[in-house]
Amino acid sequence: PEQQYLDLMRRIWTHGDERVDRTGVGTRSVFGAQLRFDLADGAMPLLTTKRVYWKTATREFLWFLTGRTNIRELCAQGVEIWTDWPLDRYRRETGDPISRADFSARIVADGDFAEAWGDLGPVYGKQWTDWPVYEPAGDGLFARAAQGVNQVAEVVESLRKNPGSRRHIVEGWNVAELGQMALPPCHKTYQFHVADGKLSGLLYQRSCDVALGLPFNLWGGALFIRMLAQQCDLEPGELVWMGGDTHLYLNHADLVEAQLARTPEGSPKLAILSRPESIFDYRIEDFEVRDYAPQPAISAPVAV
Ligand code: THF
Repeated sequence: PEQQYLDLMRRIWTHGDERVDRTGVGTRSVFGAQLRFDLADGAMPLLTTKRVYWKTATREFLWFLTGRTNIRELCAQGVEIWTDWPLDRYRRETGDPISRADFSARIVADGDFAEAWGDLGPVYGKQWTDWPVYEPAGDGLFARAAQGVNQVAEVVESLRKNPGSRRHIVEGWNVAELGQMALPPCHKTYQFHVADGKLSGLLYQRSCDVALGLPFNLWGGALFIRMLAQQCDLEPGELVWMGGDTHLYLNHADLVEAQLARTPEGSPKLAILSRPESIFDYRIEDFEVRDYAPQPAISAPVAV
């Protein structure tokens, strides 16, 4: 299964269209791609041709489910994958050339600072668990309801009560709020599907950083299926991943060459050690990866 990822990487690197992107780094990209992974017997799309920090990816995913959008909770756990965006804004707006490590430490130590500089706006977690609802407030005016739509809770309900539905969707692309987000969602739509007692999921990503982001996004998509399946007494089916602008950054050349020279080894598995009360009650300790002996990590710069 991992070979699909490597084939996609090779195809983009050799045949992708080269262009300058929003970040100014430059990419090679293809438009429209699909990968499929069978999740039976604990199998997960966890790459073995480089070490993927699945605990970091899991902490990020659990943070989405909390509905929070401030990087403070991530930084406090040593997860720095979102730090560069607030850091970039802070440096631009204050002229302070603070290091990333100092910025992250200050976000953790100082709650007021975190509130001022650590929030990403209404990104994934907010839209997933509290998509805004507006109610008539008289005189033709509308007011924001205290509680928005918890799409994740609703999908759990719909999977239990109406598994055959074609509307099991969690959507991040809130058109009206895109302007307030540090970054509009990349993995924007999750759809779930039940057939034959098996829960499959489709993840549609409008824009995909194949070298750095995709290994995390595949893990997240598969984790979502595994958690929902456990909560809804279903067996895990397949993860279907679909990419829109699917690209490699030109400054990831060393990573690409190194990874394409490697061969996948082994089949890592995820065990979920307990069954929490709800999908919102999982903790990092509930997850254990077995049979994972990856080849060494390959570091590369993230485009901001
Ligand atoms: N922007 C870009 N350019 N790429 C992305 O992958 C990306 N994301 C999120 C939002 N914007 C993005 C952020 N997610 C890493 C992994 C995921 C990220 C951002 C960065 C990363 O640097 N991974 C390294 C180090 C991991 C670590 O620090 O533990 C790696 O080797 O995997 C995609 O959703």
